[in-house]
Amino acid sequence: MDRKKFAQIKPLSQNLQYFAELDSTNVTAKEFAEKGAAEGTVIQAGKQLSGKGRLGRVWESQAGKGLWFSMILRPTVAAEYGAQITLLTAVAVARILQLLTNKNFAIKWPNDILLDGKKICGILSEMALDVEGDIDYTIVGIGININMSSEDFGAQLAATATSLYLATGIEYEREQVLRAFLDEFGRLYSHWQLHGFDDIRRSWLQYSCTLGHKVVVKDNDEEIYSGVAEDMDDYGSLLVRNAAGEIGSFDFGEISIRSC
Ligand code: BT5
Repeated sequence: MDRKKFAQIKPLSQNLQYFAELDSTNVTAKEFAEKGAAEGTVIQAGKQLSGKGRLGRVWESQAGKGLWFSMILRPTVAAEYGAQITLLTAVAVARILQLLTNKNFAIKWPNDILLDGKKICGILSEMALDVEGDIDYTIVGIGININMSSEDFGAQLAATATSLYLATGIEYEREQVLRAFLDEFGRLYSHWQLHGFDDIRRSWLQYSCTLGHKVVVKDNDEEIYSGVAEDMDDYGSLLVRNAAGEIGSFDFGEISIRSC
């Protein structure tokens, strides 16, 4: 154990700031981070007017039914490991949802949490580097569907999305889920900074519904590679073997999977 490193890593404090309505908690968290907000600041909104997914997509975030929040993190790891934060966040979400509901959740690389093949949570991580190329801050935005009924989702999302309520028939307190998540995330985040990615990777692999499946890798909606997802490497990149037997490594973009 590196004692100096151990001394530098403090438990993640939880400074929660709640807003009834925001455009996007990621955007507000970014503004806070730029003004120097401390690591552990959490921006939560009751409702988002323009909740963001990746690549400019929309995240439906209606009032009162879901958990929409963003954490400001200032990790001490090198920027090349920064993408691992999304994977460790996915593990923390899957663990606490499993604990609360006793259902089996799956992670689809890199950022979707699924229940019975439907999306219950999405994660949007955005990293800002300083002039030296180190991580200045990372915003991790998380949306978890808590108490939506099928009507709340509307025709399009009803086919692809689910909520804790739909899965269990139980209405959950959003704050209870948030507190459970922040506690679990804090533990994993300290572990990651002290001991690296190994344990998180192992845990991620247990939840993965991606490995062993045929995947199509897309960059900005354009297909760039296809094959079978074989493994995740030590950086968190997905390794995909194509028909010619070559391995491609992907730490960006999006994968689409036929069965998950
Ligand atoms: C994501 O994008 O899954 C990342 C979503 C992150 C949302 C959080 S909420 C708090 C924070 N503040 C923000 O502004 N964002 C973050 P992506 O993989 O691109 O998936 C987007 C797609 O998911 C959409 O195109 C829809 O198909 C679907 N979708 C939208 N809203 C959904 C919902 N509430 N539940 C399930 N699926 C949804």
